[in-house]
Amino acid sequence: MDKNGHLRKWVSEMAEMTKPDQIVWIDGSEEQLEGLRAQAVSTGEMIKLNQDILPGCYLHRTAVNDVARVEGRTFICTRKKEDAGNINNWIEPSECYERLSKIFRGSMKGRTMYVIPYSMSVVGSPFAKYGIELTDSIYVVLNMCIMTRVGNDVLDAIGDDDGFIKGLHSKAQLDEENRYICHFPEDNTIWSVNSGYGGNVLLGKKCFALRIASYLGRKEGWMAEHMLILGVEYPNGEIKYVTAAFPSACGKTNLAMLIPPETFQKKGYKVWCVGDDIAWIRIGSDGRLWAVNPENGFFGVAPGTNEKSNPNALAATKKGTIFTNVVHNLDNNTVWWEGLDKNPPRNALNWKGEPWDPDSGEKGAHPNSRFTAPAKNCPCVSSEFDSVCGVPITAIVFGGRRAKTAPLVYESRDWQHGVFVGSIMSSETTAAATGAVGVVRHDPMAMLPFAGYDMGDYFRHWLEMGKKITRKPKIFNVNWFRTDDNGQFIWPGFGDNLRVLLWIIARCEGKVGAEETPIGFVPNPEDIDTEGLDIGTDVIKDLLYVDRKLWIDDIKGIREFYGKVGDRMPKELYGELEILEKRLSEKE
Ligand code: OXD
Ligand code: MN
Repeated sequence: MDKNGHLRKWVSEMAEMTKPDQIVWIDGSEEQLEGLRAQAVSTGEMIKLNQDILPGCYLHRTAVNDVARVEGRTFICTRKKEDAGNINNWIEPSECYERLSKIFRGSMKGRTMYVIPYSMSVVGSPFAKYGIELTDSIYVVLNMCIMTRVGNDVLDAIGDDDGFIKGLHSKAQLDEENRYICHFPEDNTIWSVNSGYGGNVLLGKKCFALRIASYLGRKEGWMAEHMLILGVEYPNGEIKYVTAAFPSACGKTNLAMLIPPETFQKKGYKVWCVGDDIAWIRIGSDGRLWAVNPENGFFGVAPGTNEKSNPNALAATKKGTIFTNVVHNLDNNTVWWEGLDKNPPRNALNWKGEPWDPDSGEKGAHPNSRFTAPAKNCPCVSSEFDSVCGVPITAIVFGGRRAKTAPLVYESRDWQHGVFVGSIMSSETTAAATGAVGVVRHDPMAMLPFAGYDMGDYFRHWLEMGKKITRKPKIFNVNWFRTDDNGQFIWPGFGDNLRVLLWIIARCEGKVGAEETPIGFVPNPEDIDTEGLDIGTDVIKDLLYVDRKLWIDDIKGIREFYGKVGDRMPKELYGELEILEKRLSEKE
């Protein structure tokens, strides 16, 4: 039991409301976790997989109505509606507490309440922020112990302070109608009820490290972003770090763990993964941006992960991993998902736990099925992963999934234009959130579902940060997903994306020229290194082509989106939109 009076009082108030049979404090010890795993196996909450092939690995199935983030039921509860903004759903805080208290009341009866003290980023580091999650789910406890740093040292670091993030989660009845993911940024509080799906219930991740942290970052002068962080190592041993924001399930994990094409490997290029989903970014005393990954594991999308697309992620899942909603291979008690290999198991259960015939045409794994794997398992994890000051950022990359419009890569003219480029990002939706898949939607900086305050204020914060960063990274946009007339991807992607990263870094170092277009600078085609690639300069030219007509078509949608953001939309970005429109209509 902890000595912190605020913490004790809050835990007992929450227990008073939710009425658990007992309260267990998680110390993060292997002994305690092993006991919880055994208990979860005995109740069927988890299945212990073949320990010879997958040591320390388990399979979990969520309820069939609970497989993705529920953006429609996610709320930012600021006292003033305008502080949550037009993009976020809002409920007045006292009304929300009251409404949810009714749902939480008695929800843990017959269950145990686990108290999880966790740190986002290395305990004691200048970036570190602490949280306590109360939950009635062992699955949540075990996932949090992979995804964050959990243990008594967190309680020591919190000390007597009451500034920790207070997270309350109960599966309750998993009732969709009463599912709520609510954030109270002004109270450092998160309440999540009636879900058991990762993104809704691992409160350190989206809820804290993005929504609450983005709010704190604005207040305190730093940034919490939906970004991977990777380091490109050059043959001379120098490493340059890049952050990149892509919407959910658009390949952040794959890019973060990229394996260079063979010709580059032979020359000595390597890529190191610092993070695959979230970056916390501060201005260092040297005037540069420095970033850490506040997480400690990967909550990756399983389908499509294979030996070719991402061997590093696959290797990371070989021990100590929890799989969620994938296929259970009954022959050898292992797991499978679409795109793992061409040999789906014949004697298997699908993600719902039903007998599954791979020839039925039905998917065996849920498209948003996941693995929760410790970062330390990843063969390309950066030696700076635990660095307390983070890594210095050379370039910021935005990107989306667009079949046409956006070229393979372009560079913004300056910071303000770069913020504009991030603000007009749009992408086709994926299975990571409930709702239609494949619909183009605006997703600025990939933060649409994750900014914990007004989106206009969020853009303003980016602009203000730019004024304070004396050694600014350059800002780029990429699109790996351009398709030809047959709907086939033109760019090979995966490891070959390194070729684009190298151009980006060369631009940052002033080593290579570019062509100015209405949208920004695009590479001279011959500057994208295609050695060992079966793609000619003409294809690269196509990939880089800026189709003015398509861009002009996009302007209307951008204006509509800006209008939706509302009054706090910075006028500087409207100014950039006008410049873009004007340049697009000028003669070529
Ligand atoms: C994720 C997401 O799980 O963005 O990372 O949905
Ligand atoms: Mn994400």
